[in-house]
Amino acid sequence: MSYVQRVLEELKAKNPGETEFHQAATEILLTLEPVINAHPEYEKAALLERFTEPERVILFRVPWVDDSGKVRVNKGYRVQFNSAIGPYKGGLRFHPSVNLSVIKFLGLEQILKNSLTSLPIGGGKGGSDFDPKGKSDREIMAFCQSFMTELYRHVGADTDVPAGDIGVGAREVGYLFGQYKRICNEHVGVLTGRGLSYGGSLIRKEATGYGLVYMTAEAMKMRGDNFEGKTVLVSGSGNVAIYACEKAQQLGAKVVAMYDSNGYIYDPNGIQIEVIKQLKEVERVRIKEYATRVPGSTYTEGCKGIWTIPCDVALPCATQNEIDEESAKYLVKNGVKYVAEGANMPSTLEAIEVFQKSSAVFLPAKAANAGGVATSALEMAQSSGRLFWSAEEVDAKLKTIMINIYHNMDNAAKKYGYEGNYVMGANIAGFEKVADAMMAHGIV
Ligand code: NDP
Ligand code: 2IT
Repeated sequence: MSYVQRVLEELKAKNPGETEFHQAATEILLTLEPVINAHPEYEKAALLERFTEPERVILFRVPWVDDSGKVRVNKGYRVQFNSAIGPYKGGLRFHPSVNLSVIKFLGLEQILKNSLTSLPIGGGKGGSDFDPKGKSDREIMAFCQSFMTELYRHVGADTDVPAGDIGVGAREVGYLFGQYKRICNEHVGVLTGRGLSYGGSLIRKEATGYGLVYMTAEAMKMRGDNFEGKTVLVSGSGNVAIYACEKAQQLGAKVVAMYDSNGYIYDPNGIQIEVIKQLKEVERVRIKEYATRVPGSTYTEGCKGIWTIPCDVALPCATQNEIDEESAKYLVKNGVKYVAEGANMPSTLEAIEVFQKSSAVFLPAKAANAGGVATSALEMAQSSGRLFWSAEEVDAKLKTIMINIYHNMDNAAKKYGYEGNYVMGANIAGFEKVADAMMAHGIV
């Protein structure tokens, strides 16, 4: 058994039942064989054993009072996975499906993603099984204040810098920041995705979706292709999905479908993104409302059917494992040319195999959605420097970062003889820098 396979087997045995963590670790570790074989010193230093074991896992109780006066208790998590190349950095997810396995898979992905940005940020992730859906603003505030009342002692502008993820957007970051500032008496860059009036960065809100499209556009450009006239599917209708849709349409594509966790809308005339913003960012209602407001569009209950709609480009931007083998086969059968992952781990291992055996270009999450955390690092830089960059400046830096990530992963794949395999390219390019830093630090 190879070193990589042994570490993977031990990881599964030592972390029983953590299926999402096993899935992410399998995808990553198996692609690292060529690098590991080229560096026998890594095994002596137990580098992979250390790389896959979080530096610190924080689990805590989050008590809060709902609007009826009832005391509620949720679980809080922060996994400080790897700080070899910078302070822990990564989002907070509030969703009922959150558990330790989900946070660890996200944290492991985040280490390599953050390395790919070329900026000095380590990997971390956190969140809660709290469900923000249907909660009043006061309940959201009460929860966020309680969450930060424990988290504050573990984070800091040079230690660990959380941000948003599913269920955590500008409103939640505002409440979390307010409570941190109140407890610590410090107005510092301890969170990113902050509002513009208190240290946030222009373009951070748009960054993940825009970055996803910038990288896809670069992959197209290298093939003499572009977004003009392309039919696009975008899953989800949250932060990442909205700005992926907006940028794809700005580049001349037609996005014909989007969903939320209840069902999908199909609009053959092209999604009116301003309507989606109104429904999701302002009114916080279900996507089915779109069909009642936009003539010619339809709503279908259930999500999976979206992948049976013929398209040139698929941009999964909702959640993990939203594309299974069957859905991947539909996409390929219908002639999809590009699949770029806006969400984290949206494709199952079987689905990835289907895409990689097809002629479609597959851009994996940790590269394709890195624009969000990269712009978070730009927000950190502005906070530290007490600066405020224009939207044009931030957008230009974001675009350059995404283009560079594309070529770095393309080159890494070529270097080891796997041209066009961007899963290998992204994992290897991200890992090389982290491994180098960990070796330099000795056994820690
Ligand atoms: P949001 O909470 O803004 O939006 C999430 C969207 O996905 C909603 O439309 C939601 O529907 C849908 N969704 C969530 N869970 C499910 C599910 N089980 N089945 C179907 N649909 C679901 O989150 P973001 O847009 O921020 O995040 C989306 C993805 O992108 C996540 O995987 C996240 O980790 C990843 N990501 C986010 C970044 C960021 O900067 N925000 C950066 C990089 C990656 P509903 O409202 O009905 O729940
Ligand atoms: O998955 C991700 O990269 C994010 N949710 C963004 C993290 C961040 O720190 O901006």
